[in-house]
Amino acid sequence: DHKFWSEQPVPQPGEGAPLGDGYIEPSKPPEEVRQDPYPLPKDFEWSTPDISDSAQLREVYELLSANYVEDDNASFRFQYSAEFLRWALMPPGYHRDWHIGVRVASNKKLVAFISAVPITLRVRDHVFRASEVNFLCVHKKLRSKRLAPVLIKEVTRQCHLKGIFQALYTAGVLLPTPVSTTRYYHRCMNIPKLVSVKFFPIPSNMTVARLARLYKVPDRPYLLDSGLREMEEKDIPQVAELFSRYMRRFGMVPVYTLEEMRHQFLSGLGEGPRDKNSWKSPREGQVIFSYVIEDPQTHKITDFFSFYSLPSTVMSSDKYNLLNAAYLYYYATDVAFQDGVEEDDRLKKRLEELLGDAVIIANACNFDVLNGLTLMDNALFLEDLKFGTGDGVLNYYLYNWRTAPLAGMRPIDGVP
Ligand code: YNC
Ligand code: MG
Repeated sequence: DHKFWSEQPVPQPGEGAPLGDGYIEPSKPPEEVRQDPYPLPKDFEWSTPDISDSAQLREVYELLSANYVEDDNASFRFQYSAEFLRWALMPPGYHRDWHIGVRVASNKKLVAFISAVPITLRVRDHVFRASEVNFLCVHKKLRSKRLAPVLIKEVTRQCHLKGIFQALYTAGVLLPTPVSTTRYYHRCMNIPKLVSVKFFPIPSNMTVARLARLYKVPDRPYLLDSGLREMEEKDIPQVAELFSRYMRRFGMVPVYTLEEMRHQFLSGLGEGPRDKNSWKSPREGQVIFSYVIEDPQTHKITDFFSFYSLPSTVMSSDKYNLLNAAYLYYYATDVAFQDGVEEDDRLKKRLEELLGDAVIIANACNFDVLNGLTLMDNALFLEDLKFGTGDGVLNYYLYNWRTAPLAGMRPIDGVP
């Protein structure tokens, strides 16, 4: 049973399907929102780390590096970079008050964190302002002391103070009640390393060399001569149009302004010059990798795709400290808007070319593995591009919003 979650405005187990979509509890007028912070256990105090200050950003980075999400076997732990945290925590319109830390009162050591950033969400046919809550973390030595509910209540209060009453969040753990459950898939690329750190269990009838041959990735992107290049500032209006049109295919998506598009896909590019061949030379501190296909004749942007860098600490290997993982992010193609009887076949073929190039580029940029989830249209290409099922899941949750469960990904026709 859930002492905390049973009292929150989230769908409770056994409630059954909702009759219609909408809030669970009404928004409060500002004067009814609690004005003072929730009390912390004695010896602890609230603190709002300034993410734009590199020393304070470093503190959040250090806390998460040592205490954030691990896989079930405690072999790997997410190691979000400081650049990633800056990108994720400071989108347009972010609120400093939504970056919430807990310090030890005596020595000011940062021991817990939670964050929210503003987002506009469309869930089925409702569009609303919400917050996206992420990076909930309590130091390992302070676990199971019911600190997490205090952090969640405090971030909720801060959202309420800004007039936001809905939220989106994801977690590996099962809580009341996911709106969607997705599974991780992995496109293994650096086979010797992945076998060595036991990311990839080697089948008994296999050698590392044979496995490496099986997963060998071509050197050169397939679409390079068809207009593939890195996304640039001038592409933003066209990419935004393509993105919002493509996203109509799905039941729960972010709605981005041009400024937000720019932030999502063209900030966090790291330091250093960009040259013609930069698709194979990531820049120092590069977080987000975004590419477009520009039709060589019409100069129209017909497709785009993106992935981001999120390494993991390897906890039990003397040979390697870091797993260089990339994660598929958003993509879109105008093939989806062309009509015709074989639409799904054409879409599948195009997505295989497009995300196949994501694999090639991620490999050329020295990532060990490219991860993806079972969402969007990923069912159309994951298996054919040699992504294998992982054992992790990611549950999507909505706070104070009721809707029937959403399918994670559009199923392939004919496959249950
Ligand atoms: C979790 N991940 O069920 P009940 S994901 C939400 N998300 O409550 P205690 C969680 N709730 O069941 P600990 C949760 N994990 O009794 C646990 N809980 O009702 C619930 N791990 O609290 C749990 N980061 O403090 C239980 O547990 C209660 O000391 C127990 O702390 C938990 O960022 C945690 O996985 C996760 O750092 C902080 O284990 C700690 O174990 C830890 O005794 C490693 O807590 C890192 C980790 C979580 C990553 C994430 C999304 C968080 C979403 C939070 C919910 C947001 C709701 C919307 C708010 C805004 C509303 C508006 C408007
Ligand atoms: Mg605790």
